Amino acid sequence: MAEAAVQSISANTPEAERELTDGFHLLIDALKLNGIKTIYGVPGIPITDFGRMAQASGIRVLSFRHEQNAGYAAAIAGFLTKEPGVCLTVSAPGFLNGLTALAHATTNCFPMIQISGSSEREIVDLQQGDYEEMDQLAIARPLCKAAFRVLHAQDIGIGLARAIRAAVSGRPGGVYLDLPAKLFGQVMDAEAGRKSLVKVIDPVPAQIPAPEAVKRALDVLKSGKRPLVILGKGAAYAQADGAIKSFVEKSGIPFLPMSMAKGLLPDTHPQCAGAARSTVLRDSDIVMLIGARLNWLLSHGKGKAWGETPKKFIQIDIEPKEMDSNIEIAAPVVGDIGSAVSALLNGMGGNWPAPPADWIKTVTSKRDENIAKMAPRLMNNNSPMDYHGALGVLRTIVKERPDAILVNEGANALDLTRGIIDIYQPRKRLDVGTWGVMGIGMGYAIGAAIETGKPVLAIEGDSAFGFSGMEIETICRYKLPVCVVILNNDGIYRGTDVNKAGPDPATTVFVKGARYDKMIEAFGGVGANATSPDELKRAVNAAMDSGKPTLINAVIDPAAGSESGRIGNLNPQSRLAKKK
Ligand code: ADP
Ligand code: TZD
Ligand code: MG
Repeated sequence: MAEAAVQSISANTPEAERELTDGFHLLIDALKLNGIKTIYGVPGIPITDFGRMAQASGIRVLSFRHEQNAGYAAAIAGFLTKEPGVCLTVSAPGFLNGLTALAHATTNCFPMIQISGSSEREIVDLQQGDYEEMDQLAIARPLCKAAFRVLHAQDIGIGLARAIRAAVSGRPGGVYLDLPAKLFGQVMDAEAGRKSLVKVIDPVPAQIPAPEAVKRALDVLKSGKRPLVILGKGAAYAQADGAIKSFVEKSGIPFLPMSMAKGLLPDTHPQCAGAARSTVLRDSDIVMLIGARLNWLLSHGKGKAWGETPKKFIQIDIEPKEMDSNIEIAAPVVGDIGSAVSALLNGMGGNWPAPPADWIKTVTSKRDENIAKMAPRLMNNNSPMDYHGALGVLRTIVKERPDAILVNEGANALDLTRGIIDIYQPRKRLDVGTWGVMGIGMGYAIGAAIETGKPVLAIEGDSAFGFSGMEIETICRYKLPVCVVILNNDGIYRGTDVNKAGPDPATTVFVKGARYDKMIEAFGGVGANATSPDELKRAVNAAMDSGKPTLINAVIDPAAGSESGRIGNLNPQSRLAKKK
């Protein structure tokens, strides 16, 4: 009704009386038209007013202390919602700060859009030294899935539509959208502006695999004497939880969850082979990958970890180029996981044969043996704590609060948490991902709390925390239900290194006995120091009950960790030693 009224006015009224709009409002309207409700960013020229206007229009605009953390929040928002997380940055330095997160999103196949203000094209292209001058589009392009620049207000609608579609369709990834300062102030007729906006229809179209590919996959799967299913974070992303659970259970095949796929089926599920990882990789004969790449995290599908048993791989992935990336894939199934798994389920019919009993027995007895071996270590009440004592109590807390989201980074703090803490629901474990990047912690915690409304428990190495630690102010400012536990062993891997060559400390150690809990008190949050598992348990439970921003400094024996956690074999020194 109102729209019709405006239309008739704009058609017949003289220029001076026409309703006008501008770049600021067109972008806001375009975002809202496409259901984008949240922006993560840092303000400054030329986007300060845009942030204000977006907030005034009802979009939630979360203001961070560093763009990288805003970017990580947007990246994880993409993973959790299947909609692009939006990060807003200022030109050159802000843009570059955000770019690490955009590249991270692309590497991890998370949909994200970094929208950055930029300097004037005319000046940048002549390299005349504009304020924060940089050819941002050219720099972003190789680091993301797609990059676009909008020069005219009437193209904002189509520009954002392209960005959204590029981010979420096919293999998701990061998209860069460059908006020069001048664009925001460009004025145009409001009616023409409204017409220029584009609502993206069916942004994530179903991609149904070919029936032959499904049949081939089922034939290969059936031929296995020792089959294995590996679930990757693509499977968690796909939000096809019910179909995946039905498929795994109907097949009766042991499954191995990759880190962020933990909880898709509970880690305590009878078919979970998480605690028998080496055995299933080594001895399986048919391996079905669902949304997991054969990259370094799976030893590229070959070598010692995969043993002598000849293997055939089945791979479900939306990206055709992923097939045969490291080794031959006997049965590629190209399509989206929801459609592919449903097609497989249909094809299995009513009486799918259970895998051979001796294989199931091998896997379950190995798993039970490993779990039993670990159990007593998790119950120690040593002070100072070792990782196992601390993680033993955190494990119980997560079991009692399966709804909470676990964020996790560090080296020992990462690897041991991943191995020890069971996850019970999909998309509840968020971590360093494909790059093993430090710094995702507080951005992920904020993004997860905002997007899901659930409480967050962030288990952080003391080094890892340092990469995003200032965002505890952001957590306090927005009063988010985030409890940060720092497993503080005085440094990177261990706090015991000594530099014998001079007075400087060793490169891997920090100030001894640092009290990170004092940091959050500066911003009105709750700080606690825990020197034993009992103290840790009390402090974390209090934090999770209260929902108040909390930081717990968990004092870990500086000698407890090992170099590079579980991936010490990737250090050049140890590779060198192996060759010798
Ligand atoms: P992990 O690190 O858990 O092993 P990866 O990030 O290596 O997982 O792999 C995720 C894979 O999932 C990527 O190859 C990506 O193309 C794929 N993927 C993401 N979303 C979907 C989807 N909806 N359908 C099919 N494949 C998907
Ligand atoms: N910089 C970035 C961005 N990512 C990285 N992965 C590293 C540096 C190297 N690195 C690791 O791979 S783990 C780690 C660094 C610096 C920190 C390990 O120390 P921590 O954990 O305190 O977080 P533990 O418990 O002491 O092992
Ligand atoms: Mg440490």
